Amino acid sequence: MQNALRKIDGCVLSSILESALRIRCNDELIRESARSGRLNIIYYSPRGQEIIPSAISELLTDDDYICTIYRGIHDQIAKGVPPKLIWAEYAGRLTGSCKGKGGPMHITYPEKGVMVTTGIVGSSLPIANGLALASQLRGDGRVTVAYFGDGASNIGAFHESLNMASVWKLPVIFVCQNNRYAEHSRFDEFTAGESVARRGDAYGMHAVAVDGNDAEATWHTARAAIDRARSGDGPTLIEANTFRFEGHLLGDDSAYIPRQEMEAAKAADPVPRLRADVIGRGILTEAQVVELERKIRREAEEAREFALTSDWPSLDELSCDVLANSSEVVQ
Ligand SMILES: Cc1ncc(C[n+]2csc(CCOP(=O)(O)OP(=O)(O)O)c2C)c(N)n1
Repeated sequence: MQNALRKIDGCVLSSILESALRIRCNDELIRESARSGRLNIIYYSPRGQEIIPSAISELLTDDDYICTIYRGIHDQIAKGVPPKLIWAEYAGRLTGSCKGKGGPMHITYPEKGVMVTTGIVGSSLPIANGLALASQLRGDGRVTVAYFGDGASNIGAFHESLNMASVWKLPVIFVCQNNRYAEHSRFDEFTAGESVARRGDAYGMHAVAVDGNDAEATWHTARAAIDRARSGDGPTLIEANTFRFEGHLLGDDSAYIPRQEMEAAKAADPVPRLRADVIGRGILTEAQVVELERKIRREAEEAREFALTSDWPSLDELSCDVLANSSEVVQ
């Protein structure tokens, strides 16, 4: 892509940075809180993957939908879920986004289009197809983004979903966050072929691989996909290449990742890279970014305090909001 075409507005870039800093800060405070015993949870850190949803969400409205997975706090924060509702949900409190009934693996917040967070690998794709089909039938112009990992690209639901979305030209964007490992397994040891993106060819779908740690490239790629979906031209598969800096889940020491590979990935940490870029281009000053980081840290600490001092749900809550009343279901 030529340089002139690669330019994006400074406000957009600083907004992507703010989102990435917010994700990184909350993630670090969650890990710290879990290690110190203040928060007792299973947690899947997205550290290293911050740029992907931060860039994509810049192009989505609150009405657009996302479906994501257990490693999804970055997707949820980028889409606008207030961190205090996520913290409270993690802590199992009544003030959480699902009144404490979902827990860390099930953050849902329709107000910002976060429709499902699922622990079943690959299941974000067919659910996204359902939402996209509803948008197509209603003609409401919404797009749906399905986030999933590289491991999910070998699940049957991935192939069925790509096929159906392509045949029906659904307004859906499949975003594989390829962080190179599925639990303890290396991508090239469990995946035939070198790329997830090329699998889109088999389904006659627009498909592209992008450096998911490059904010501008990811934004441009997402913009083309979202424009295509909104104008009725159907789905896109995006393979956003990245790396996760933490273990599969909290407590996993990543011993299966060669040290050099991890060190190289951390040396190319996308968040300080974007931070330096934003300052280097004169979009924000160092002092403004430091102030932003302080504000984000304060917000995250307040979110933790809010969560840990909130009430627990009562037993009555267990059966509340679980099933829709059929007479209230919109036909
Ligand atoms: C259908 C299904 N099979 C297996 C599992 C167990 N499992 C949990 S996480 C995981 C790895 C998934 O890796 P990937 O899709 O690359 O996502 P990442 O964790 O790297 O973000 C597996 C196999 C599961 N939750 N669901």
